[in-house]
Amino acid sequence: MKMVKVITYGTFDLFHEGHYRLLQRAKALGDYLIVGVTTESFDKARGKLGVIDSLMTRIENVRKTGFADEIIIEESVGQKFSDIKKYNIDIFTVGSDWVGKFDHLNDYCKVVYLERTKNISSTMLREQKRHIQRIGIIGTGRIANRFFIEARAVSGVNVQSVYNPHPDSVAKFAEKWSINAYSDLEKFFADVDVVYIASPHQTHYEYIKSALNHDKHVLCEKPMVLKKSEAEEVFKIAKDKKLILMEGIKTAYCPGFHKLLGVAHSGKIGSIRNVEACFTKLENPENRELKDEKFGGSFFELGSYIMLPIFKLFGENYTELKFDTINGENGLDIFTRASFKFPTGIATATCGLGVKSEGRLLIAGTKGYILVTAPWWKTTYFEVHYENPNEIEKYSETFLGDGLRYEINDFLLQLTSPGVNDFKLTRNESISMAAAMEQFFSEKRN
Ligand code: C2G
Repeated sequence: MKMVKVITYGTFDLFHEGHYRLLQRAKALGDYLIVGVTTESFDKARGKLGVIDSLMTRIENVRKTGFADEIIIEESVGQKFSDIKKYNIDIFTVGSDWVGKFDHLNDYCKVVYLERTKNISSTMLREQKRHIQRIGIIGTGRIANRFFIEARAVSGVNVQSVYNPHPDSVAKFAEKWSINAYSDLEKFFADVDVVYIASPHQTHYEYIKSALNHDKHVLCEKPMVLKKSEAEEVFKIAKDKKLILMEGIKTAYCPGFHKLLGVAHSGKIGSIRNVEACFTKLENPENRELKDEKFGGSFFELGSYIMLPIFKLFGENYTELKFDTINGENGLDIFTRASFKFPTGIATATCGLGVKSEGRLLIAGTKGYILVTAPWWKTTYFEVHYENPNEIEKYSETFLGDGLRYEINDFLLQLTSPGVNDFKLTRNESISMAAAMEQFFSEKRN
């Protein structure tokens, strides 16, 4: 009888029972198991962040399980296909967090997705004195789906559970991603270490307080809260309880945006005097963003993004803020312009859900200007221009996946080394953004 050969791949960082169970079941699929362990450079290229263990340690941990008949290293994108041919593979397998992703390999061998292990962080990790952060998601909308996919690209976290007060929606989401479903908040908190809040804006405040009071660190989608006093209050609770509370504005954590801030502050364009940031997205009129007459509209949805570069470049202490809006039939703003004055310059932030414009960021200084082409909020490319139109400096940087992975990785870094990178989005910046949201609400919604 022909020997059935199985192959699987992974990083196997901070080796845990999810990895162990995967290899155990992979071995049981056939007679001979080959395990491909990713190299550091391949992980870098495919955008896997935060890998801690060395390649040697990761290989050794796979070897110790006794399930692998052969261990190889995976170092490039096209390697899976060539390995299947080279080793005469019958079955390719990987965890169900990758469902659909490797279907194309079905042309060359059988593809089996093994159910991922939901619950991590038991005996095996305690023995290693290491910790995988168990993440729980509050909310089951589009962003929650993107979060799951991006969290796969960050080592040291396991998206373990999801909460939504409606049992049907939560069950559907949980089944899709093989995670635990809860519509009881107490039970949900008991199952996780950290919470990612991706529920409707107006519910953030209560969920943040509740999570912090259950001693959970919190990463909250923007806009974190809609009132200055609420922002101050939740940051104070977090500080008193020595917990991390971070607002998730993904641009703030992406590498290209950091490069941009560095160049803008380098003196190349002199002193910064004007910033114009624009972000528009034509939204389906049936979606919550254009339906929710109290908390929908373009500024609540996109205002955090467009205020970010302005506060990063001028500081968060504006002296004046004025809003002009174009409203749709239901009174919600489909286009908003926020005009700021600062002691050293002026800025305009525009956003739209029902009006389309060029999504660019322009930073004007006394010696030149920086143009970040659309979509600047996923900063990958920008140019520095001077009086002489032929003198242009060009900069580029990678932006992987949906970009949320940078935010998740920075959040994780905050947990292990508090204070190391909280300059990327400071408490005061988040508080000032909440103050601007509050002003918008009182002027334009009441
Ligand atoms: N896994 C699992 N349960 C978890 C976590 C991971 O079953 N809770 C599985 C993954 O689906 C994968 C294997 O364990 O099959 C290794 O996971 P990682 O080390 O995270 O590697 P990954 O990034 O998934 O590598 O070429 C690389 C592979 O495509 C996937």
